[in-house]
Amino acid sequence: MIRLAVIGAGLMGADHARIIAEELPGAALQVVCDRDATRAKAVAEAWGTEAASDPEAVIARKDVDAVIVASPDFTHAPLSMACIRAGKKVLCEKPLSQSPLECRDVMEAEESSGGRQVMLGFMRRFDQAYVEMKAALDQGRLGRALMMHNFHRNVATPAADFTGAMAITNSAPHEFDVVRHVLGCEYTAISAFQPRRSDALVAPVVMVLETSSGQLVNIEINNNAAYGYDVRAELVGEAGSIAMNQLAYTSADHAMAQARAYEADWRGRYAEAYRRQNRAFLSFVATGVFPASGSSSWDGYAAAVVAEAGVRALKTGQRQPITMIAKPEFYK
Ligand code: ISE
Repeated sequence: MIRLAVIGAGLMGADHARIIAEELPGAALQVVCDRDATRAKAVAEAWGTEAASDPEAVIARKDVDAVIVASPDFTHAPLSMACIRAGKKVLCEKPLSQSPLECRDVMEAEESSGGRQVMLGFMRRFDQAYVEMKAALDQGRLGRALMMHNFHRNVATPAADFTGAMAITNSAPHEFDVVRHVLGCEYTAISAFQPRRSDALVAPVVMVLETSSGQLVNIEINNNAAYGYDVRAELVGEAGSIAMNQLAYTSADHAMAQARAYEADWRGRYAEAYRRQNRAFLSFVATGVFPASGSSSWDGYAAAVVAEAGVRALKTGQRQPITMIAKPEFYK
C-alpha cells in the first residue's frame, strides 16, 4: 500500500483526497494537510483519516511515501522542492510556478537528486479526446498538423479580482501544455488580445501562438462564460481534422427543444483524466518509471515561459518571441 499525503484541502485537494480514498487501488490516504486546520479536518474526517497543518512536517513523515500538492499556486515550487529534498515523489498541481526561474530551480534540484521526482497535474494529457488527437497525428492520419483551435470557458472567475493576466497564468497553461504535448513541438511566439465587455468582469483573452514547425495555435480563455464549463479543441492537418466532442451522457427533450447539461467546472469534465493521471502517478511511485504521458518539471518550465510571454503580449499589445533554454538531457 502506498501512503499518500494531500497538501491543500481546497477544491482540488478535496477532490484528490476523494480520488485516493475511492478510486485509487493500492493507495491509502494517510493525511490531509492545510494551513487552515479546520479545512484540513473537514476533508480528513470525510475519509476517516488524519489532519495536519504543517506541510513541511507532513512531507518529512516516515509514514508518508509520496505527496500530492494542491495548495495555492505560489506554494507549488517550494513544496515540490521540499519533496525532492525528502526523496519523495510528488504530483504537483499546475502551475509549477509562474516564474520560469523558479521552475529552473526545481529542475536543478530534481536533477541533482539523481532521479525523476516531480510529476505535474496537467491532467488533460490523460483525457481521451486529447489522447485520440495525438494518436491520429502520430499515426499520420491527419497529414502534417497545420493548426489547433482551442476554447476554454469557465462559468465565472474564482475571485472577483481575477485579471486577464491570470487567465494566461492560471487557466491557459492547460492549453499551453496539452497542445505542445499533442503537436510535439515548442512555441516560438505569442500574441494576445481582449475584446471589451460591457461590465466590470474580466473579458476573454484570445491568443495566437506560433510553433517551431510553423503551425498556428489559437486559444480562447473565457473565465466568465456564464453558461457552463466548456472546453473544445480541433486539430487541423493537411489531410484531415479531428475535433473533441461535447461530452454528455443524456440529452433532454422538453418544450420543443433539446438540451444537454454542462458541467459546472473541470472536476466533472475531467474526472476520468484525473483518475488516469493519479493512477499513473501511483505507478511512478511504485516503479520509479516516469509515465509516458506525464508532465514533468521541464513541461512546467515550458508552460511558465509561454505564460510569461503571453502576459507581456497582452500588456504591450505586441507579439512576443518565446525563448526557452535547451532541454536538459535529464528530461529527454
Ligand atoms: C483552474 O485552476 C483549473 O485548473 C481549471 O482546469 C481551469 O478551467 C480554470 O480556469 C483554472 O482557474
